[in-house]
Amino acid sequence: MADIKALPFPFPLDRNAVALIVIDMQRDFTEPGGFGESLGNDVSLVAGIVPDVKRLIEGFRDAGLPVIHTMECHSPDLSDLPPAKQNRGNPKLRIGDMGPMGRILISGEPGTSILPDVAPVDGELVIEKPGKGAFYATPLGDELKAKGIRQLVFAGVTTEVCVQTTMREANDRGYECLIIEEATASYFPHFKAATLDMIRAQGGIVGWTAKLDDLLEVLS
Ligand code: TIU
Repeated sequence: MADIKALPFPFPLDRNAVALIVIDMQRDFTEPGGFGESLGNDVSLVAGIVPDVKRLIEGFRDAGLPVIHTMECHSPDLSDLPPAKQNRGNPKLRIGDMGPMGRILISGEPGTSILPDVAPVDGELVIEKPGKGAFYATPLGDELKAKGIRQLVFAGVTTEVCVQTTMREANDRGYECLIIEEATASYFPHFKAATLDMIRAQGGIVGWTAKLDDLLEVLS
């Protein structure tokens, strides 16, 4: 065990039971023409975290610790896309529509892929998920149990949607959860700030928050 400087109090890192989970660092959320922009968002804000996510991933790889990646996406026949999700709002392009990077949020399409700088390497688990949370309708829970993981370090986009949803799912399943501030982003900076605040409020009701360098110092 080694303590990482964190809020609301130090995070007791267990190298034998920790994994990094990188949420949805996909072109669809970070590049013009994808799902994020179709919802009316300025995607440049979230694309800016790529160098810090890369440093975090490399810190885990260098320490020989597991890295897990998730992708929000649906099957080409849309059988895992409920109408309540497909029809939400008034986006320019809906999930499954053809866009400049292929069909929006569909498995295997160019826009659905993870950005090259933070892409999985051989042997890393990749979870395709139809929901915002990574536990719903995926094998993630069974995979974590099989690997003996009980602590998750979080990065990715967007802080208040897929990252927070997955962190809450994990917290309820008994995982100790730590989110790295510089390695997550929202299209709305005040939503990111509020999410970090609510995670660490009430004695860490959802988990812990930490700075990237404070984690990397303990990992190295
Ligand atoms: N729209 C938004 O902020 N996020 C998503 O739809 N998905 C993820 O957060 N990955």
